[in-house]
Amino acid sequence: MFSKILIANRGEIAVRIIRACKELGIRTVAVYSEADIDCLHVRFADEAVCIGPASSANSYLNIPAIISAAEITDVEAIHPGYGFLAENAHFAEICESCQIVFIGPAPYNIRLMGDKMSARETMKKANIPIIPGSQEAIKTKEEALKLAKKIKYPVIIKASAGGGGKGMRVCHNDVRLISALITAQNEAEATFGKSDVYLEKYMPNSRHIEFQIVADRFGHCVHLGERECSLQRRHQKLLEESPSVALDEKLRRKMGEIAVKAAKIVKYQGVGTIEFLLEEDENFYFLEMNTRIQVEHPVTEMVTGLDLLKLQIQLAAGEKLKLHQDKIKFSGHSIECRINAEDPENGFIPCPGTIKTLFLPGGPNVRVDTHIYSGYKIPTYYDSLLAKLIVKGENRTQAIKTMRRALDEFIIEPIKTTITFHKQLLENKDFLRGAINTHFIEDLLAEKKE
Ligand code: MV4
Repeated sequence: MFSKILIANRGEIAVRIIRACKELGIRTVAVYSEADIDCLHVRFADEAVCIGPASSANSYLNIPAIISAAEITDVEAIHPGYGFLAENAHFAEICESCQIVFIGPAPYNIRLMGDKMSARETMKKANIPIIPGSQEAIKTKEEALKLAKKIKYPVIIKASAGGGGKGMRVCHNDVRLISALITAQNEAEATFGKSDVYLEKYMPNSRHIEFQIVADRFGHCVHLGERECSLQRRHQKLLEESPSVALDEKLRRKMGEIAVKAAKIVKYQGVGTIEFLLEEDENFYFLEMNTRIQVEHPVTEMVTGLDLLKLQIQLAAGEKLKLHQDKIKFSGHSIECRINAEDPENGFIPCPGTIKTLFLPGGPNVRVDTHIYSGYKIPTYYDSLLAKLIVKGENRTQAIKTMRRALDEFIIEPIKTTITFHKQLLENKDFLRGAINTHFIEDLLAEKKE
């Protein structure tokens, strides 16, 4: 096992990683920007190194500064968390060349899955169902029109370098497709430095279901069930749960087996996520693979009783995976609400400021993953996630009751947060029935405007 690791991240995930390290007996090094000197990850780590000014580009994305910090403090590994450098194959390669373990999969896996077209091609070759669409980049409007005719409208244009919904465009007819193709290509070039886009049939009434997989370097791989992630606004998840009401034992086994097959095909190592679109008729398709620990990992921890961060670090250190698929027991139902410093009444605009009064909910079956405290000044430079409120119940109904009570206890004053939105969502009839899909939030917010 490692004796010391550096955490190349901030916020709640940096705190979460430090917690796992402490329990594993690993010493920790925090890195921080000039805006983050008063952050809890800096206080909780054994050592801390300032890596630059407030802006992410100059600090948490500053590869030379992070590598220097790792060399000065003599760490054996770097944990990238999520976001920032977590899915940067170039960074993983630099770590490797400096003989520092990157806690994540091989650079080759990050690159293969980061390119959404090559991910599609890989899965197709392995007979894993993919959404009907293009096998190669769409270059001209003629190519786009021909394919749209074949797969029929609506279609969706996606950037190959995108993922997570970035650079996606839904089109319902030829005219829209032609204009969207040009803008999508330009946008992809500007955002990712790569203009490649591809086309898929758009599936409007589907659910976004993702499977957690765990694999060691000896070819052993298991899945830890699914997370229902359909509730997103502008491709930012708001609430996640496990299990999904849409899966029965049989479908869970089938999708889980395919998720494991997908991971094995690319010789994946560590923790990862296979995203699927699940249609109402139980047909499902591979969407993307995420090669990082995800924000919503706690709901899987709550229903499996496992510590995914400890597992991830142990696997990166070369340990054998001791889990067996048949022995993994799922119990109860878990829900996570993302608490952001955003105003739901005002288009979810970020609301930074200083927290004057803070009370975190507690009691049975309640978990809060956060980095905030009374007096914490929310910086404007980073994403607005303040806390993840996670609950567990014997079943979905119980979990919802516990979540309502925990949301009522949560005090973050005077900051506007998504707590108010979640309270309303947890009273929504369709949500309570489990009747959700990827359009749920969009439709809900459109209704409110009327
Ligand atoms: C789709 C889709 C429907 N059809 N692709 C969004 C995140 C990224 N990982 C993939 N995403 C989607 N891809 C096809 N062919 C629906 C989504 C999607 C979504 C779309 C609009 C509004 C909310 C959404 C939430 C989850 C997934």
